[in-house]
Amino acid sequence: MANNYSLIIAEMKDNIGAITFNNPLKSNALCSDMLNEITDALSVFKSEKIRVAVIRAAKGVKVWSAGHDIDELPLDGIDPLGREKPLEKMLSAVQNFPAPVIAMVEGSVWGGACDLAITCDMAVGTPGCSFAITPAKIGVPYNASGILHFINRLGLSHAKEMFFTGAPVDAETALHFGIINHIVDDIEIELFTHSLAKKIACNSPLSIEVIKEQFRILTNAHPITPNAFEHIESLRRKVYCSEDYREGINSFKEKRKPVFKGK
Ligand code: LCV
Repeated sequence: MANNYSLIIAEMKDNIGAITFNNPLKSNALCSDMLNEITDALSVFKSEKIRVAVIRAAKGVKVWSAGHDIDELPLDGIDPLGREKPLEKMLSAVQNFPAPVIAMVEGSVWGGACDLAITCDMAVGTPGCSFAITPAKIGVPYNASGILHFINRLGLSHAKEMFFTGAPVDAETALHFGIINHIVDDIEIELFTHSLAKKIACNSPLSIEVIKEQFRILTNAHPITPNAFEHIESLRRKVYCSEDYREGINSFKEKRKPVFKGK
């Protein structure tokens, strides 16, 4: 597969696809172009009938991904995490990809990248990996589908702890919380992940596709009333139109601690 991308490297071999982040100058921050490239690569993998996809960073990184590109968070009263946004489209592409997606994690994982890691079907991490979901640190009103990803993967109390503290959890805690399936040493993690992928790729792709789709339907089966949906959206709008939201973003850009006033 010719790599037609600039912010990722996409490869395919023996029914296994691999997407490697390639945005080192911004610690693999998920900018719109990079997110769209990931989504596009997954659609190429789908047309090539890839049976497992691995999403990873370059070997030995300190930061797997710094999460959503904060410079791209809108300050004009637009929902930063609306369904039409590249991050949400990419997460949906992972969920709807007709084969398992494995996150192979080295380094620290932040914000929307943490949502990506737990939206993948499985994750493998090195002993030094860590995960943080950071909306509370920036003043971002996370969205219902993202919160549901965490409830489904971690359970309510662990998800609440991660969202409310915004603090990174280490590999052992991530294993305990269900974020990662295995902790594997840095030297072995590529081989381990590849053998996990090969095990899956030898099985029936049709059976796996329909089982994955049932997991998606059953875990997303949380019907809410139109009134509840509108209530959530009005709460979120208050936050992404707040001074605190602007303060969170501006403080990051000015490299200083935010001062949140609750308004
Ligand atoms: C833009 C960046 C970023 C970045 N965006 O290197 O989940 S939500 O709701 O919060 C969602 C909205 C979301 O995902 O928000 C983003 C959440 N991410 C974070 O909170 C992580 C922010 N970044 C950091 O804490 C540090 O950059 C880490 C710890 C990732 C790496 O620290 P390190 O000292 O190794 P720098 O901080 O120097 O980063 C290198 C360059 O990348 C930029 C950062 O501004 C710097 O740019 P300059 O060289 O121009 O100063 N960068 C890092 N993260 N998310 N830009």
